Amino acid sequence: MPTDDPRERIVAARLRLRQRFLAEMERTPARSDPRPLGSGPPNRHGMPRIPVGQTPTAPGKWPVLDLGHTPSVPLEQWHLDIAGECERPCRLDWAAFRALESVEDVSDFHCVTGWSKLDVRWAGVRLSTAIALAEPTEHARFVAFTAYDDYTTNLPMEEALKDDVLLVHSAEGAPLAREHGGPVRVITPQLYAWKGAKWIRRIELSRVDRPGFWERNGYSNTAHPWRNDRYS
Ligand SMILES: Nc1nc2c(c(=O)[nH]1)N[C@H]1C(S)=C(S)[C@@H](COP(=O)(O)O)O[C@H]1N2
Ligand SMILES: [Mo]
Repeated sequence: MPTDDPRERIVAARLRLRQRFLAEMERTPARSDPRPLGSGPPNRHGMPRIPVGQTPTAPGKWPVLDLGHTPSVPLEQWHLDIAGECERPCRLDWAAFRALESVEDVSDFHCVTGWSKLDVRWAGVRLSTAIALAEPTEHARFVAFTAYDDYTTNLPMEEALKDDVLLVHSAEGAPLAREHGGPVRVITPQLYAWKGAKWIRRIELSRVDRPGFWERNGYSNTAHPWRNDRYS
């Protein structure tokens, strides 16, 4: 169905890629992992340097992928809410966010559409630091993310708390560019990049899993690049 809505166009294009992928997996079953939830190597410590089906971006290149709307959030108006299953729900403004311990890390960025940006130098606050601040209750098992463009995604707590999952404010030594999710975005180096919300606005802890935008539109809920775990 032809449409002028960029979101609908992007979803339709992505679903065509999904069809292509599923057909490819039928033709060459050896490329698919029969146990996408199995115990494959979780990250780059194991050999192949890049997951199956991924191509590295040219040095210095970083494609922009989103739903076609780039929110503009001035720092004075920016805030991040942490809410849900926690003792101390909070709203961080820019000063409060930047007062949290910031770390640097180098990790890879895998987009499900087939490109990977390797060895990105990030700086940001560990998501685990921000979640700890809100004091999750024992019932908090999942995390739901909402962005300033109303994008949503979700993680189980055990993925969210990994040390390399960051609330990024800088990349390659410069403040995170707006088109890449500035002022602050999430990165999930061990999962496909759609699990990391650009322009993060709200982090909600919950007892139940709440599939986000792409998880409801044909992408895998688990999203492990090393297991070729792309689509549902
Ligand atoms: N808020 C928001 N976050 C998002 C998206 C989006 O549309 N909106 N797209 C996701 C997808 S599919 C990818 S691959 C990465 C792309 O990040 P980049 O544009 O910085 O390369 O952001 C993810 N986070
Ligand atoms: Mo993506």
